[in-house]
Amino acid sequence: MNPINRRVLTLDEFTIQQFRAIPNATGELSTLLRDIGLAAKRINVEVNKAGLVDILGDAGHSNVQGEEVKKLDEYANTQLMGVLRHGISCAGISSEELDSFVPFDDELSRASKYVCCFDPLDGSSNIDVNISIGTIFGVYRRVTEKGELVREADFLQPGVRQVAAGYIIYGSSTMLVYATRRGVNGFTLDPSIGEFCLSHPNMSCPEEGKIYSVNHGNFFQYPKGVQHYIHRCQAKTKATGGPYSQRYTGSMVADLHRNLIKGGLFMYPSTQDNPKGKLRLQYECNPFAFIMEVAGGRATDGIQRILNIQPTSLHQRTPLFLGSKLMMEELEQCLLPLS
Ligand code: AHM
Repeated sequence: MNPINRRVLTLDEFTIQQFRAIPNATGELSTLLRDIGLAAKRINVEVNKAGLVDILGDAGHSNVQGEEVKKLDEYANTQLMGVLRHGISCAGISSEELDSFVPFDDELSRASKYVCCFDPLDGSSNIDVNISIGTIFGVYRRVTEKGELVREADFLQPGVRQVAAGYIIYGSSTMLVYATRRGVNGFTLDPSIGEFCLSHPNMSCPEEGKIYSVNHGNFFQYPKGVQHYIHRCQAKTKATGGPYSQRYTGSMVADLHRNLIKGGLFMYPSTQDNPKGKLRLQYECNPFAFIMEVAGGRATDGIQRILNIQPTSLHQRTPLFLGSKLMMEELEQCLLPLS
């Protein structure tokens, strides 16, 4: 066996190095990110076994050993909540899986400065067909005083106040990507040592891309401007920067991870059936909007910057458009109200 390559930084080493360089940093954020990395490794183990559910037992029923098989999204939620509750940097969480936020009521947690909003397992309808799924998270500095129990106001902050945001993609390899204002960095899980290793330093989204990602099945329900933009994408030729490709898995972590690396534009617009779109502001849109902006791209709801939206409820939905800067500019032209 080859010796471990010491030039490769692990997630822990990297975050500690990053935050050491910031005057007055307490290390709490790096601890919190390490905790999320730990939960991700546990979730990854179960996600990798998902295809065995049929022979080991259905979720909600007992498996052959007589143990209850938990639904994967519930499992992921419990893991994330568990590591953050028992860690020392998080004062409370809110999750797409839970109706309300959860304050952590012990001395260390009450004294912590961060809260975390997460979608523990996004795209979980794809599990049965073995398509990549993911975990999405955003971290905010609490607005209540340290020592108090966190309140809803701590979770209803606009996305621009995130101090870090990231996702884990359980794909052909498992990656954790996170952004702070200093940059976006990606870590690939090396299963042989059980560590996330820095594999994608300083990620940036190409200004121009050739991929658009949208659910075409809803086309006739989209606003006219969106339909117009989709037509423009379809009409691209070599002479106009095309041809474009349409790529949409129905798993936003997979679609956005690809578009972040290759350049592209992802849309989940409003539809006649769902005028506010489908995706959740605090659990899906804000973290990706933050990552995309730090990477040089843009994110809007069609009118305003996603990160400026003041949330009014924990599970609020919003239309979402995000991606490469120049593609977003062309889209915005199409969305302008006709004069
Ligand atoms: P989920 O919260 O039920 O997992 O749904 C979220 C997913 C996103 O990952 C994806 O982009 C979107 O729903 C796909 O929705 P649709 O099938 O309507 O296109």
